Amino acid sequence: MAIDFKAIEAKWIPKYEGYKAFEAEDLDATREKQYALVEFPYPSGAGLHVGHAFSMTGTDVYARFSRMKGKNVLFPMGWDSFGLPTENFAIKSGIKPQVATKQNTDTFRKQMKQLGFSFDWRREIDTTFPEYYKWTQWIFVKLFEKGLAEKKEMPINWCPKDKIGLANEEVVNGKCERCGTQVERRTQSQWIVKITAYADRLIEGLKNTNFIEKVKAAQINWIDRKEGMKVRFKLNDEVGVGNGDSRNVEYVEVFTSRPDTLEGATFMVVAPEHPLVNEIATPRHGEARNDEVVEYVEKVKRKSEMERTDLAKEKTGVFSGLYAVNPLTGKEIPIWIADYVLITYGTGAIMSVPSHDERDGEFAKKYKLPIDWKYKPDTTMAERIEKEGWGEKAVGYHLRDWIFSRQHYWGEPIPMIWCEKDGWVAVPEDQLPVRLPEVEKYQPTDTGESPLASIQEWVKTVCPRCGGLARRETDTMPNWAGSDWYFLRFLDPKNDNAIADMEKQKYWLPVDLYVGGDEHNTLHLLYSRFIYQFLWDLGAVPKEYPEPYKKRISHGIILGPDGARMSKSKGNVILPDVLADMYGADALRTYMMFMGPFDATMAWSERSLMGVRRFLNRFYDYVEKKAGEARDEESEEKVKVVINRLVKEVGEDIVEFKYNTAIAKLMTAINDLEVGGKIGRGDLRSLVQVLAPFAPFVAEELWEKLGGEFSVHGTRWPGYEEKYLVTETVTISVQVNGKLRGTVVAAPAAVESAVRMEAEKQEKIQKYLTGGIKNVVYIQGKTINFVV
Ligand code: ANZ
Repeated sequence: MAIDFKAIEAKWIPKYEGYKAFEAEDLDATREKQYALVEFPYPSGAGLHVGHAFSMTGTDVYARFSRMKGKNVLFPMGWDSFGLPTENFAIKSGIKPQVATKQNTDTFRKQMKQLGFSFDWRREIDTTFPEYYKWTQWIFVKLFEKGLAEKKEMPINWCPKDKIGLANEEVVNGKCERCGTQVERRTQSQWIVKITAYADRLIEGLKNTNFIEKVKAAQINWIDRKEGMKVRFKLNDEVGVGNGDSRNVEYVEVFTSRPDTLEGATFMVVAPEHPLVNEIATPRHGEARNDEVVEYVEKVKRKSEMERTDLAKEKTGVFSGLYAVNPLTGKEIPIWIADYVLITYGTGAIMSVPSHDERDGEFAKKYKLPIDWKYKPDTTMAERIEKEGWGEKAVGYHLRDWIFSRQHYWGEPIPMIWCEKDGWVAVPEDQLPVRLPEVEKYQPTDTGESPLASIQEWVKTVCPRCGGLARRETDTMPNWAGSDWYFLRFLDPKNDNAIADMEKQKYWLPVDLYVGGDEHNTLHLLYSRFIYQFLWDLGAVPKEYPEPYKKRISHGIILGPDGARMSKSKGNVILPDVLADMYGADALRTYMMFMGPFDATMAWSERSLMGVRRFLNRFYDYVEKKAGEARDEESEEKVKVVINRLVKEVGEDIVEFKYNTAIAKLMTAINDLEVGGKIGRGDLRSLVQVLAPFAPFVAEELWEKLGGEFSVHGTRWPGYEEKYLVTETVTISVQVNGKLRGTVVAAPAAVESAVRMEAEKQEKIQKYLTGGIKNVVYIQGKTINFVV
């Protein structure tokens, strides 16, 4: 009979409301704690997508298993609800983002319950709730107080369609990650959070984690620490400026990772945004305006960083009109302005060594600049540079400071006040949260100002320091702000006096398992480690734990049935709630975990899903049938071997996230059991328990049929007996009246009756037994002696 999945789900889902075993118990010293975290979703209007369903099922299996192993499991869920899609939806539909968010999270929660995720719903959080973002703002105030947040003019990546500044990480091949529009460069006054101050620690701290290698590598490569030197090149005033005019720029300082090539530096290049360029372009003493430079700089400023550093793109540049002196050779070298040098890296200026650096070589060829082919790199040069006082050791990072402003409505207001007299002043702690006011229009403005700027009564405020008239910051925070500390809030979601109570933090931290996507290895994961390290410095998180996450693993990616990435335009999107409705949540869950290794890229297959569904039906039928037959008697030997091995191996597979092989073993077990053999009630129960993490509803229903009390998910994972696990065989000698007459191959645990039966089957032994057997002496696994 086919399982009525819908009916089973409808029967059990309400029973899990407020079910104790899914609730993590704070400070329970009697059990080992287990904090299992899966990235919380952005609740879009489209509902849960298959990627969510996959990663959450994977973490749910782990959480359920850990509970059955007796651990106190914290498995929470919440909503990362600020962000552009909801804002865009509000612009189009006129529906308030608050209202849309409520609708979306209601849908997500319902779908998650339908899919059987065993979250502790008492701890649900929403980043858009003032009780939550009060602490997101508090962290910002602390960053500001410690000098790690400041507002400054920054060249930013600008998406002209979304009208939003983008972090470098959000620009993919020069295009906006969200909408695919070509990104432009713009200069805008922005809040910057100095993550670069933590660059070394973000690398070092990885030693205290058990992240999978590719995640560690992604972070290290992203930070990209380079040891090198800063070297100063004196400006050659006479030639460069003429008339011996005094300039505020005396030196151009470069960052180089190759001080050994100093002799080969035949020209210099500065970024178009370099302060020196401003000096040239802005005439002060009656010089002619350098139009060529001004035009060039304007043109380059519109290009994205990605375009500028693309090796395939042709480099462009312009001569600055200035010269500097190579401190080693004493030669005068021209200073160029070029797009391939970035203001955000090193010092924004380089010494060009066209004979050794490919980019410099290309540039020199194009503009016919001098190249020294004769000199040889000199490894003693670094020492010499220091001794002569030309420069010193320095470290460069590719990691950039974090642009923390958005000129958008749907985000956390940045809790800062601008006072003409006092400058930027943080909103005092006791006035947090700064609530996001309701507005009429959500449309960002072309001027780059947030819609909040138009609410005069909100903007106008008083300076907390001098009491004078002041203005609120109208920028809001980027979408990573609410997610960079959310794992702490689950520990104590209602606390109004702290991010989370220190005792609770000490109990639950660090996160034991964090499951998420590779796309977050460099963004969210790095930001949240940084914020945690910052909170650690403040003493706001436990001193014992310098890192927030112990283990991080990546979940796999599910492609459409056509093997392509799922996308609406391709029409290959699989909707988990629709499939759960059609085939049953358990069939969907078990199929997803069976598709392949948990971190693989896999194509969707409805046929395989049907296959898994058939397996669940067979499993159900088997248990139901045997439940009627089996009372309390013991299972027979071969059945015991099947069950004991299954218990052991599935348990081992789950802790290694080898869900696909665990399910394959469940399938094999059912095949073996269906062949026949008596199974006792205890073993039937074990069988159901082993299925429970994967197919929680079916397992619950069968548990009930076996007379188990609600709920199977509150039971302990069954034990197993070693003696049934041995897979090798032994050769047992068969004697008749003490004389060796043959052998039998059997399991070491084989019982007398089984060995006797095997022996009696053999013709060459049979002929000695014709006289009738008086007695049998069996030494387990060794000999069997027939006395005739
Ligand atoms: C001289 C030199 C000779 C360099 C040589 C390299 C090779 P990476 O690329 O990570 O090794 N550089 C420094 N600041 C830059 C900026 N703002 N924009 C673009 N390029 C910049 O970084 C270090 C090297 O990148 C530096 O060392 C500098 O070129 C260049 F055979 O100096 B080198």
